[in-house]
Amino acid sequence: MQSLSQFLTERGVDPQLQPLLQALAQCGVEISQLVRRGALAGVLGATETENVQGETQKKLDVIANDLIKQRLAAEPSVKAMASEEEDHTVDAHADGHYLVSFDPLDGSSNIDINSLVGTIFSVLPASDRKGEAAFMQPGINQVAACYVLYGPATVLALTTGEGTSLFSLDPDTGEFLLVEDAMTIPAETNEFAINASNQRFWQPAMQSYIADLLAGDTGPRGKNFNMRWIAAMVGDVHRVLCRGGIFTYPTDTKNPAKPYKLRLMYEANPMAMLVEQAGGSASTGYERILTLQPEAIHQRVAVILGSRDEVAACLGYHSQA
Ligand code: FDP
Repeated sequence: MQSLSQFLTERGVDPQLQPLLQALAQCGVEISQLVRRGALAGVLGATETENVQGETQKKLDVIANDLIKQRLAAEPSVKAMASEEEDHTVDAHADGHYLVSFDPLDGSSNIDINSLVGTIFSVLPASDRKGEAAFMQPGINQVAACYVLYGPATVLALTTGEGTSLFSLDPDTGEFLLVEDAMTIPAETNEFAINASNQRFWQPAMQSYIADLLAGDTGPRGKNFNMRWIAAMVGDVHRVLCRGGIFTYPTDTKNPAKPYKLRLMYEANPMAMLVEQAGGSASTGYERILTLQPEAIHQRVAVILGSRDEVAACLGYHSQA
């Protein structure tokens, strides 16, 4: 089986990018060891601090964030970092070629119930701009996107803009080995993922779309749909990459000050790139996610992604509205 390092070399990935991608994978290996030891490693439970977004930080959020920051600070190609758990961008090497945004532990509310969590990375080219301004590039500029999912097996999904590939961690050697190249999301699906408890807060377009899915073969869609919700974007997107589906965290009015849930820079953009590179689509309902011009590192957006035809069907409800 091909190791990640062999894969990067054989694919001719930019030699400057290769050590950075290896460093991201290594972060995944180390976080996976902590996740696997759980309570035995003393990493479960909450801290007494909140992040910049007002969310209580879990111990593992903080540990994973510190681990990634430390490892990337040692990587000469990294110019600066942006993390869900950091108020501001963090500078690394002034002559570095890349900017890395990350969600150290996506799905934090799953940590204490021994359910799926993961780490998401987005890599942008560095520019002459400084601080937060340097990161204000649309997702189409990403040179790589990847996530590591800490499930029964630890897997890493990676794109450098030439398809999406899946690697599985060999726990005996600590190496990621290629298990699926050129992942392909089926264009059609009968599976959807949404937090249905927010139903009364959705816009009319999303209300009608989901109502028609629920009506199954008695409704206008003429077929039955199944629902899955892992409550960690990384787990839901992984399912979509493996067998298709539509995943959405739409606009809602639950908290008028916060109409969107997911973060553009380190959740929506990298996942949109991975999904598009596997033949799927990713939209806000009105615009392609990857062409959005960011305005802040912790900016939030609506997300509708997955199987191409199903995303198109959902967008049809939005354009009619
Ligand atoms: P979490 O806050 O647990 O880290 O990133 C946000 C996220 O997880 C997503 O992974 C997940 O899809 C969503 O929030 C779940 O939030 P709700 O339970 O509020 O729907």
